[in-house]
Amino acid sequence: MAGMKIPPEHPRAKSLLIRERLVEYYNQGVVAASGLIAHGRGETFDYLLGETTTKPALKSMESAVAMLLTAEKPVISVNGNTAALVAQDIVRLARVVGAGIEVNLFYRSLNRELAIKKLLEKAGAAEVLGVGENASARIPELNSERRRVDPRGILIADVVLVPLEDGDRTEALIKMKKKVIAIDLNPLSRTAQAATITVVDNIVRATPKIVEIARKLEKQNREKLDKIVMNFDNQRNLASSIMLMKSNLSTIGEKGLYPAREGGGNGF
Ligand code: PTJ
Repeated sequence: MAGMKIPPEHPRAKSLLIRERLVEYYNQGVVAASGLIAHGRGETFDYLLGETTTKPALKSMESAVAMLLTAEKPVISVNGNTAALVAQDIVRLARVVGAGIEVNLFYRSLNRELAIKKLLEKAGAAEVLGVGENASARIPELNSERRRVDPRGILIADVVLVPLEDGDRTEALIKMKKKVIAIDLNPLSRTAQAATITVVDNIVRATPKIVEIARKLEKQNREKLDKIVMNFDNQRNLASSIMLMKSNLSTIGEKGLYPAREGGGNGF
């Protein structure tokens, strides 16, 4: 229940606080009801990852940053969950890589668009694209409300960052010859599989880390950044994340989920 006190010593306090934040923003009209369900699905995969940022995730983040820094017109697409959980880091990232910020919702309503815009502006965004009449362009071959985009933003972007997504739009953007960077805890999702670069990590951990990497890489020359992008293989990286989950599951099978309580520890 939103507003309930989470005891800080609760072993799942961090995770419960994130849930509480989502419920709060659901009540404020930022998060869609389905956003709460989507978060639960994400949590399952996060459990299998060990709720930590893995080496393959770090590699994909570096490549994502290099791609954003070398893009001509990068745009960060923001939905309800992203705005509720990481609005400030999205604004920071947009600033470092010179990206536009656009609201793009699966469950679009003017009230939600405005609530998300307000949240992003409160976090420091100077301009928020894709709100109301500004979402006047259409992504071809896409039937969901996500097809509505800003002609100054996603429509003309060469690189689109889509934290937390459903698969159809990623596929449609790729068909439009755009590069798509996804952040998705589920390495098996259509988004994860179709994206150019997939960061398999929780947006709560990934977004600040991506900002940190961007601040380091922004001073690098174009040649070095291009090389980072070229040397990245998304299918291989996704396979590494899946193998990590598989190996974590085997460890759990052998040692149990909470060996920490008996003096062991597997990071869960
Ligand atoms: O705000 P809207 O209207 O655009 O709606 C947003 C949702 C999330 C409801 C919509 O995009 C949706 O239905 O998404 P899906 O198809 O449920 O996909 C969400 C994906 O995000 C799933 O693969 C989840 O595993 C993943 N996910 C959930 N929470 C996180 C996450 N990935 C990274 N970090 C998270 N915190």
